[in-house]
Amino acid sequence: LPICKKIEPLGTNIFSHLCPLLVPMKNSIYTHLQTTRAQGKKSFAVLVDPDKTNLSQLDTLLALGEQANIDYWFVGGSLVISDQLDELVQHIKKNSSIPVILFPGSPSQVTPHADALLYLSLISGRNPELLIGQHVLSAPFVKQSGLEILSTGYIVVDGGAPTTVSYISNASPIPADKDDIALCTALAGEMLGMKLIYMDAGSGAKQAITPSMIKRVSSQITIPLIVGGGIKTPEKAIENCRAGADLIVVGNAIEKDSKLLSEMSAAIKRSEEHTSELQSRVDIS
Ligand code: 1GP
Repeated sequence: LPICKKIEPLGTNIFSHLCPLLVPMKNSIYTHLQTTRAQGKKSFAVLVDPDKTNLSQLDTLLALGEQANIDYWFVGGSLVISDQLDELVQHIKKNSSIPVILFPGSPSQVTPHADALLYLSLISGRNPELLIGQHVLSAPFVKQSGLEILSTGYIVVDGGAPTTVSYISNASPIPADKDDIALCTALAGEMLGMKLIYMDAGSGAKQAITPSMIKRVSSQITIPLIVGGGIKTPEKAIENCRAGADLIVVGNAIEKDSKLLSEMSAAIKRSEEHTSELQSRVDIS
């Protein structure tokens, strides 16, 4: 595994290299996500796939992200072939003030240069490697990285076409109309102690997750809900926010048309007006 290179030198006792007291636990991104959820505010993350981005395209994207004041850069993908992840993350950190959260498809996509890591457990699947196996192998490096660790219950939902995540994970997605399965999975994730739930229809999904499923899950969990996969229009982003998503992730649609970045960002902020209107109606009644 590539990860083994990164934790060298291990010596004979790996624990002597972990020095947990020297690695401060960060919590700022999670605190922010919890606070914004409590306030009914919505966040927007743009997914940067290292395989599809070269550094010159990246500069344009970074400028658009700064202008639109997006909340996070997500970096990763189910299958990252190129070896430019470290360089790409360092470039983003140097040229953008927006926090970088790793969204890794495998332990080899962990770099200490980011701000936080979605420590994903694929709880919708039954592949033990993606539930816990790869976490065990990468734990020493993850611990040493100094990244803010965001344990995330990752739920893949059928988006109408086989996606890279469903193929690579060798796990069936939850059928798009089975809201109750998604709900029970999310509840189990929360009760197991996960800090976030990420419902993903997969990158480039034909259909995004339905508002009905988002609403069912969001209304019953108390931790922040991330929703992504196949969101192609600002209207869809608004619909998902109003259904209860706290953080919307968009990758493909912005890769195809970078103008969408500012439109999506504005739409997601606009959706808050509706949410706070509903909130004040609930407060009054
Ligand atoms: C995929 O949720 C992300 O894991 C984003 O999906 O690329 O379809 O926007 P898209």
